[in-house]
Amino acid sequence: MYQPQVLSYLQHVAKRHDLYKDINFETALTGAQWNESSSRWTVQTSTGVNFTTRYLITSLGLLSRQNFPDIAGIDYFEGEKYHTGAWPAGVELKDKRVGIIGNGSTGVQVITAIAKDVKRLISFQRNPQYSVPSGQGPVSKEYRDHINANYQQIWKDAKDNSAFGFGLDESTKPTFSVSPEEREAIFEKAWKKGGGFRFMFETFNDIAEDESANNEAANFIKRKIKETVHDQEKARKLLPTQLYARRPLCDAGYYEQFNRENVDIVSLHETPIERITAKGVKTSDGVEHEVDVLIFATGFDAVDGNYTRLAIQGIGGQTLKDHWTNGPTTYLGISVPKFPNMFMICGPNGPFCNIPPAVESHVEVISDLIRSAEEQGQQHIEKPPASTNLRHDSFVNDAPPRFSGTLSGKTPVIEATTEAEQGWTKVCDEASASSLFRRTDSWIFGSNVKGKAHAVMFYFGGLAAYRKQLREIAEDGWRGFTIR
Ligand code: NA7
Repeated sequence: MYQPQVLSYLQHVAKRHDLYKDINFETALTGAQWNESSSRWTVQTSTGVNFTTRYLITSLGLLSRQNFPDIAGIDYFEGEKYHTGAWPAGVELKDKRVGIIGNGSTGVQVITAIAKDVKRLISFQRNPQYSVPSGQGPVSKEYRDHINANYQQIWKDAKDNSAFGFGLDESTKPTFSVSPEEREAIFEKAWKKGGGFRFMFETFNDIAEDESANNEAANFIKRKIKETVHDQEKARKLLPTQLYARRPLCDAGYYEQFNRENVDIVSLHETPIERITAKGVKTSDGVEHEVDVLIFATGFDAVDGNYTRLAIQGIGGQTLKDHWTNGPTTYLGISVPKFPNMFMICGPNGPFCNIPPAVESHVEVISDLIRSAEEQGQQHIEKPPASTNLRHDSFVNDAPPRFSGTLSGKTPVIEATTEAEQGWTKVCDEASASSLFRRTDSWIFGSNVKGKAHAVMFYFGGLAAYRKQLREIAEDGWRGFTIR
């Protein structure tokens, strides 16, 4: 429903900032190699055009490599088959029988969007999820005026005074610091207001950390599911059994859809899929669920998936896949030892938060790092000292950070040290040690894809704390990086 609006906003931004001239569409990166003697990256693309660059900055996406489940017979299905991560324009589902495998963020939204139009909808559900109302709707003039009047401050607070960067009022109150009645009232208020992250983090501060607190929030949502879904057999299947500790979901009426006669649910815990047939999905109870369309809302090989499928080769020809055999490791989510002058936007072990401010933080810090190295290199050759004023959108506002190393005057070669990478991996491990998210299987810890190691993929210490560390590292002469 909102995709056209989001797309049109992105097109507006690209036009307004004259970005189209710098973008090659329909061009995939297929490989890249670091050349030590020239200090350059050679980059191959799907169009056959190669590039040579001083810096390779990747923004391959946390959630873009589709995960197709390993289900027998998947290729024999004779109807239409779609993955939600590659949805073609113009798909017509009206009056068709549709099966949907997966009920994460995407599955929940797809089911909500299509249920009223299709002839029959079957949700093939493995783990039931907790979802709360999204609260999405038209924005009032007052709200819009408030945002416009306070834009800079709201953005600054989101980035430097919050853990999740959503601009919501993160709670500092523990669940059991209030009476049961007050607790219920706080959950009810959040339920009415809407928003998944809001429900989990604006109500109380310990839902993602403390199991008893988590149970309180989980039980509230379960009560709502039972109240909403009339058919108690469907409600039973929809009731989550695990902790409320995955990406918090929200929807525009998901549970309500199961009150429609045409919408049904198959619990894959009770009757697992045996195979996909030419006509549909056969479950272990012998039933063949015939459908015209199969939708795979089965998520992504997230975070490192897009990096490990490509031959990005650093010093000595080693690939990122080789480097990450025990799970992805980086320094600050942006840099990897032996991959000099390569910087990742939202690479593994970046902050777990709203993505746009994380992207901005990475763009700012990478820009400052390169600019700082280049300015120092220029000074070293012939130029007068660089200006002490960095651009207004610079990551470090006060004084330009300086590398602690010395430069030869060539293109700088910037590389994270192994010690810095190990140190950051430890920081990320410790920051998520008490998180209940670590105890559920999901893409957030890399455990949604068969054969992929359960690994720490994010820094869970919050966006503000992450940015504070970036600042300190920069002010400390870009500690953890070498430059030659
Ligand atoms: P998710 O959140 O990874 O959800 C994938 C769903 O697919 C989830 O319900 C999975 O069940 C299900 N799944 C995956 N493999 C299978 C197999 N083999 N059989 C049955 N069901 C399966 O992906 P989304 O696209 O919804 O969302 C990803 C992020 O994008 C989201 O967090 C937002 O940040 C945006 P499971 O729960 O693992 O039992």
